Amino acid sequence: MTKAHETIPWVQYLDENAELTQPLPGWAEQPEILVDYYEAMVFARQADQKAVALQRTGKMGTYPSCLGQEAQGVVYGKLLESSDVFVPYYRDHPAMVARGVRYADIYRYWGGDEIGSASEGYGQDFPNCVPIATQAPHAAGIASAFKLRGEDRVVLTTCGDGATSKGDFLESLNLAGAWQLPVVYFINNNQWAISVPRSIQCGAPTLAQKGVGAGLHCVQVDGNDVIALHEVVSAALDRARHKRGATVIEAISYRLSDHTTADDAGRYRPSEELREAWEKEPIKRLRDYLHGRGHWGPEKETALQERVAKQVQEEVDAYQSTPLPTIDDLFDYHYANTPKGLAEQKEEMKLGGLGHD
Ligand SMILES: Cc1ncc(C[n+]2csc(CCOP(=O)(O)OP(=O)(O)O)c2C)c(N)n1
Ligand SMILES: [Mg+2]
Repeated sequence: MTKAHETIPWVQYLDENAELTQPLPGWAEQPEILVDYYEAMVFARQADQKAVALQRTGKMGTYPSCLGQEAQGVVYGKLLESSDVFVPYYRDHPAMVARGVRYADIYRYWGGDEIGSASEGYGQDFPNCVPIATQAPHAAGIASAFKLRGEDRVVLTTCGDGATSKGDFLESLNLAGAWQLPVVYFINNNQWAISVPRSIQCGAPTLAQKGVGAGLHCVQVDGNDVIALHEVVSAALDRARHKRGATVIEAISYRLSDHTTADDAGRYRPSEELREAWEKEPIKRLRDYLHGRGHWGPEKETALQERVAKQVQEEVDAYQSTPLPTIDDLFDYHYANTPKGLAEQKEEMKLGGLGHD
């Protein structure tokens, strides 16, 4: 009898030394798409590191960095059609940007202003989801609407390794299999759920195999390899679009940052493990590969870094020139008629001179 985890394929093209482990797929023979992914990752990293700096200097709230996990989002963000629906979790800024969201609005959201999630760039995509795994059943719900309406749109939803332990995630997989829904579940296995390591998160050898029991296609991919990610995500989207079933993708990556700016991973994460993970990170890997093939070099790198620094500064300026939310904004959208207790709190805040009126 075949064991479940033995049926889970592992896909990698570019290993940690930027060497090919199998022949390139046809689309990757030309450098354009890879260079595009590279530039998007460089932007994602600079904008992300700026967010951490803004938080550290008191100009933004708590922020979850995506350091080291940039490859995943730029790939599915670019491969989804504009009519598809992306249902992200809170570490998905690279994908949001690829879908058309401005980083200024991402800064605004993490700066405490919900209006950052209401920008035009979102289209019909969902906003950041901070409650763990609640987005998974939302994704199944959207996919079932597409199916009922006979639309050929698909949903891609993401979550972390820790989120796959939640009932919401597992129930959603069951629905996707039972109803044959056009949905892709993408797991960012960054090896940690705050301070809980993957090794004690779940007893199964892969997280992808959680889809086996629901009748889903399941695959593990090197989450720091854009070529492998492109192959696996394209296949899953195609399968969903052509009514051939839902897929669970487990991408193996690493959270090189703290969990959020409110965390200090140095207290629980072995430094040797972190050092090894830096060797596998996606941006250097793709740069080395492109360089080795003559598609990249120091001049292009300097020009890109300068262009991106300017673009990021424009996003910061746009964020900092946006009016802050008012005290009324905190209270006015929960109830049609504000209850007495809340009305009192609002007045108290205004008298106390807190916030910006
Ligand atoms: C329903 C719910 N329970 C608990 C939390 C607190 N919490 C925030 S992040 C997190 C860990 C998530 O880890 P993982 O799913 O691996 O995603 P990662 O942050 O590593 O990307 C937890 C438990 C929450 N946000 N929502
Ligand atoms: Mg995690």
